[in-house]
Amino acid sequence: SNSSAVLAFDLGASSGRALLGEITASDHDSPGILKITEIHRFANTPVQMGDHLHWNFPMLLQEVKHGIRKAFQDGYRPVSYGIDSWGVDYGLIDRNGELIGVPYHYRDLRTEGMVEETCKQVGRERLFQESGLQFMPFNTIFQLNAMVKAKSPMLDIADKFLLTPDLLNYFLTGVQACEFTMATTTQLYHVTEGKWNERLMDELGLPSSLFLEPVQPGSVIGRLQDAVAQELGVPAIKAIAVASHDTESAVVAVPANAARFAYLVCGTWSLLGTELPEPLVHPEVLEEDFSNEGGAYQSYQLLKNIMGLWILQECKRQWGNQGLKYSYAELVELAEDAESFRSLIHPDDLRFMNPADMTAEIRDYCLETGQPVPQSAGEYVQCILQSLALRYREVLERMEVLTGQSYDGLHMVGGGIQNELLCRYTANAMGRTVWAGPVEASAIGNMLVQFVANGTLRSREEGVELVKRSFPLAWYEPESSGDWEAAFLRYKSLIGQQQAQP
Ligand code: ADP
Ligand code: LRH
Repeated sequence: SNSSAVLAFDLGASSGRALLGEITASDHDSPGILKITEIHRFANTPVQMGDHLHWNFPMLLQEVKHGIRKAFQDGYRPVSYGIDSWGVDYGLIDRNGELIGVPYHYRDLRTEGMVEETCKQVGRERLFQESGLQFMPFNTIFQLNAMVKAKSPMLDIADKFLLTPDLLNYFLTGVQACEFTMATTTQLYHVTEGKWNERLMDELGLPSSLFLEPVQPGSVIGRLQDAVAQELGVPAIKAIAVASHDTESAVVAVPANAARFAYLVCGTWSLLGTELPEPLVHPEVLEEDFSNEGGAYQSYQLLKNIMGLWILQECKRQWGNQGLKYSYAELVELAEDAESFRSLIHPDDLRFMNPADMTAEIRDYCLETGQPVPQSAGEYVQCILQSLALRYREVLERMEVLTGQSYDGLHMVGGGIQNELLCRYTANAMGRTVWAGPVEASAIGNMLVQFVANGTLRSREEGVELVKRSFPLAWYEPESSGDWEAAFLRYKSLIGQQQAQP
């Protein structure tokens, strides 16, 4: 078929997928449309091994290989592929080029206490100013410092550090590379100097020789190595370093009309942010705990990591283990029938990061804050969705203060927008419009960077126009209701009450 098709792998914390993208032009006068075809989709289930939580890395590599093979078996002829994934995680490679150990999952508990310890060591403000990042316990710096503190023998034999997409690309192409957007999620990248923070690495006892010079999204990493092409029975197609951090790929595909727009990348996590030409590292940004992540095309993304639909995923998983196998559609329906604003949580309370029992955690939170405890699945889901919507409003308003910009509405993208109730609630909570779409933003942004790199598209802007033509947007106008205003006040006093506690 199409001679300029590309293959995008988007690996999320809950699932991975391979999508084929081709631009179909019916004739010379009409502009093309981006057609995306799902080639492969698989669950991404972490594995607890002894005391630690890991990614099933060999499985992920196998699924990516399977996706490449299947694209060709289905009759497509992609000229390149690109991989994006969740941020911060990595593998270490020894001097013989082999993977050391099984890559850790960012929710592994070995980072407990590491934010405090690392900040004591190198200084909190300084760490923010140099990295521009929000303090998340799982940031790579804290994972690596946990290994240093544990005197991990793996560090002794490590020769190179590769972030997840780079690690997969290494086993596919034989080439070791470091892609820029992922590098900026480590907190070891100096965001204003625009290079690895070697001084910081020295102070933490991390050899700077582990880290490769970052390459920009759109760079060609190499080609499938012969052995892999033969194994899969496919040609040695090009590997392109896309904006390999999934959030940054998603941003490329936001179909915004304005130069300054607010977005919410809504999947396992909720990333609410806006694009800026420069990082913002003044003290208020530190105070508000926002991130400046490196994006594609020399952009910086000022955003906040919000716990997101992870909370719902965990409840769903737990109910499933108890034999109550709800679909998302069923859960949303139950929520809609449940009483509104009965109980609210602060989604970003760290207790929700990786509790053994998510419903118990929500229950305890409600008890401790003097609220009624949810009594049914519907009440739990209602509590989660309404609390998230209120959190989105709060973060959007704080972002407006930080940037001095105001936003008419919010672009929502990612798997979470299939939850129409959440989109509606978000519009209601904010009192602003939500434009939802596309669902597969990360995979689409991944494709756009490949199209530009391959010369199929001239620019990112052309890519955004293509997205606007190709995917319909769902509009959610706020329904006027004083209830949301009252709920927001309740939510804010809840957060205040929490912050007052030591
Ligand atoms: P990630 O890339 O982080 O794995 P996705 O972007 O795939 O996440 O989004 C996953 C989330 O999308 C799930 O947590 C779930 O809440 C939501 N979701 C997926 N399918 C549906 C659906 N059919 N209806 C409502 N919500 C859905
Ligand atoms: C979303 C995401 C987010 C990171 C988290 C680890 O998938 O990449 O931007 O902070 O995963």
